[in-house]
Amino acid sequence: MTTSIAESAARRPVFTSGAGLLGVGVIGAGVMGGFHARLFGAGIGGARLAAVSDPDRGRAAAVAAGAAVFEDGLALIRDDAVDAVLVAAPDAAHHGLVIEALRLGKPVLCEKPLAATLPECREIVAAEGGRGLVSTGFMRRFDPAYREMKAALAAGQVGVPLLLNCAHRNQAAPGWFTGPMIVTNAMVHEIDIARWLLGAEYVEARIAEVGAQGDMVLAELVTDLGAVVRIEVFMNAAYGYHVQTELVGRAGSVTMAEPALTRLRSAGAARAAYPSDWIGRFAESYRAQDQAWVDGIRSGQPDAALASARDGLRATDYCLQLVEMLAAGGCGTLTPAA
Ligand code: ISE
Repeated sequence: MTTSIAESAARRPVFTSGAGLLGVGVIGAGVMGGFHARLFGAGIGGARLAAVSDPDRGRAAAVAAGAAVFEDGLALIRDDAVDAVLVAAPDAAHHGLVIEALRLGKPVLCEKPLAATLPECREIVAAEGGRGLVSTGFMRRFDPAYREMKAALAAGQVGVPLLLNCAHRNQAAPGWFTGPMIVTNAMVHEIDIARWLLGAEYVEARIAEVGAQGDMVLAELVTDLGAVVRIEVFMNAAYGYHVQTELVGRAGSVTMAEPALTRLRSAGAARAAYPSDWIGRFAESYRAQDQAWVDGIRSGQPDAALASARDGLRATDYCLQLVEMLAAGGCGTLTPAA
C-alpha cells in the first residue's frame, strides 16, 4: 500500500512548529546549502527556515538568519521544529541523511546526485516505499527556457525530436571536483533534463574525454525513441558559466536564448555578460523548485515536474554506467535502472 505525502505528514505533528508554516531544515551551508537557506530565509510561501546545519558552525550561522544552528545534520533532522529536510551536504553524505529523514517520515528534497552509489540510491527508493517523500534537486526542470522547449515539443511545433544538443560549461572546476564527478555531478543534469524533455530512456552511448586534463567530456546517447542526445561538459571554460541547449525536430528547432538580460552596444562592439556560476544562471529555477516542493508537501499533491527518488536513481545509474564506459574505451549499451 502506498502512502501519500499528506498521509505521512498527518501522522506527525507537522506545521505545528511555527504559525502553521512548514519548518524547513537545510543541511549544508556551502554554495548550494547557503543559497537554499537564503531562499527560505527570504521567504518561500508557506514555509519558514527552522534550522541550518554545517560542520562549520560559523558558516551555518551566517545563513541561518536567526534559525537554529547545528553542526550535525542528523541532529537537525531529529529536531521537532524541522518538518521537512533539504539536503545540500557533500554527495557522499546524501544517503545517510535521506535514510534518517525517511525513518522519521519527514519529506526530503535532496540535491543531486541522490546518492553516490547505486546500492545507496536503491536503498533510498526502497525505504521511501512509494510514499512520495523524496524529491531529487534537478532544478533545471523549473527553468523557464527548458519548460518552453518542452511545451513547444508537446504542442508539435518542432515535430518529431531528432537531436538534443547540450553544452554545459563551468568557468572553473570547484576545488572539490574529482575525476568522475564531471559525469556524476555535472553531466547528471543533462542526463536528467533530456530524459524529462524527451520522455525517453537511453539505450546506447559513446563517451570520450577531450584533451589530457579530464576537464572536458563529450557524450552521445541514443534514446529508446530514436533521438540522439549530444552532451559537452567543460569544467574550465574560463569565460563564464554557460548552458546552451537546442532541440532539433523534423518540423523545426527550439534554441535557448542567451541568458543575459541585456546586450550592451558600445565602442564598436556588442557585449552580453555571462554569470560566473550556476546560481547566477539558475537562481529562479532553484526558487521555483523549492516553492513547488513546499506546495506539494502542504497540499499532499507533489508537483509533477519535481524529480522523484526514482528519477534520481535512474540519473545516477546512467552516469555510473557512463563512467565505466569511459574507463573501458568509450561506447556500449545502456540499461535503465529497475
Ligand atoms: C554543480 O555541482 C552543479 O550542480 C551545477 O548545477 C552544475 O552546473 C555544475 O557543473 C556542477 O559542478
